[in-house]
Amino acid sequence: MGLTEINFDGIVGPSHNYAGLSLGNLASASHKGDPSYPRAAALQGLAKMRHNMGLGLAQGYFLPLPRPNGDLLARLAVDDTAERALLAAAWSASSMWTANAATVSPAPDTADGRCHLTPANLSTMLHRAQEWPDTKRQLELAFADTRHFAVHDAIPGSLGDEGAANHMRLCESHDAPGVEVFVYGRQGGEFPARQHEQASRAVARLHGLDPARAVFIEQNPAAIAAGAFHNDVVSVANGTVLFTHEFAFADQHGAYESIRKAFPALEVVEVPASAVSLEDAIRSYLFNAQLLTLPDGSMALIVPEECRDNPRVWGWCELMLAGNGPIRQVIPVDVRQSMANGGGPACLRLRVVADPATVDPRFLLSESRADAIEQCIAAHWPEQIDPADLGSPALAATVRDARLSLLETLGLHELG
Ligand code: SUG
Repeated sequence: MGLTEINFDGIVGPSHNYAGLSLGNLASASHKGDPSYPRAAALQGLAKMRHNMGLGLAQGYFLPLPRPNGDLLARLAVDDTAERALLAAAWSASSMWTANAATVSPAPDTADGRCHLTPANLSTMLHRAQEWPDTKRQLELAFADTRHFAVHDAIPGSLGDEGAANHMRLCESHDAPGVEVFVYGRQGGEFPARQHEQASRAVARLHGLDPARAVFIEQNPAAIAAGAFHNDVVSVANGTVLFTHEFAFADQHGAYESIRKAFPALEVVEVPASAVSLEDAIRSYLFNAQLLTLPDGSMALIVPEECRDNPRVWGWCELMLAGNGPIRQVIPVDVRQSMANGGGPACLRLRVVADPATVDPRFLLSESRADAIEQCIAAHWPEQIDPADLGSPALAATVRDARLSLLETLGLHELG
């Protein structure tokens, strides 16, 4: 088949809940304490995967990580006197947002001609910082063929790294050499800038990128302060197209110039704040979309349904489609359970350009695997979790057994 873009979605874990753990993520804060619906959440995610596979695209998935994380509970000596957020951290299903699993540099971009993956240390948030060692195990399994892949350790946690959510790749076609754009934060008002510049630069060096084809850009502090805790909340790239809000970067025109210098074919589709304010962009997650090249060569934007609910955002989409731009379709999908924790369609996937034949097939979706996953979720995922349920031994057993059933279904015993 050759090199192609494969989207690896995170299967929503059976402990999915709303604990309000992410400072600077407005959806997470505003849904704190709500009941969650893990079964519905996982089925929504699976439906998105099936939808994109139905468009003729290669689709993979990663498995939920082991939760509750007994090791974390022990290291923090969590007991009845401990702050509730510490307990909740060990129960978080946040690994579903695989855009934060790793940064990926495809083979045509790297010095040794292999696809390089660095798990993100996610060190700014406790509930996310526990992810990377288990994520790495999974990456090493999925991309075990060292002739084609190199899986690194995360970089040291004092340099915050949030992975592909702050990384974009521009290219003439996915199998051609690309230009990789790393977006870091310096300030974010009262919210943390989770991606540090030196982390981005370290990842680029680890991956052996040509300095002439790696661009480093500062995210707009105003965007972080408005709730864009990752760059993929305000911009997304695919092929030659950068789809971005007018206020995504600290120096918007400087950013376009630096990218264009490295990648002259750049096409910018900029959404002006006069049409869609930063607030509307963040509430609707217009930019947390999957910008996909379809088999016929045209581009489609897979957006959350919340975009259709917002008249200014939807009006802008209709105007764009009526014009002659590179994005020819806008397709809403229902990922509302994930959205309520600040995770849109783009958060739920990690893009890996690779030949599917070189990937462990147990991580690649097919109709029959989708059916099997669906049955497993329907049979084992809890229907509802109230935040007060976290910590219950009975729920812990349900959550652990649900994950083990999925491993069994997919023949992934190594992750048990
Ligand atoms: O890290 N939410 C995630 C959402 C990640 C979205 N990813 C991208 N933009 N690529 C986060 O803030 C909420 C969990 C809670 O509050 O319980 C959470 O972790």
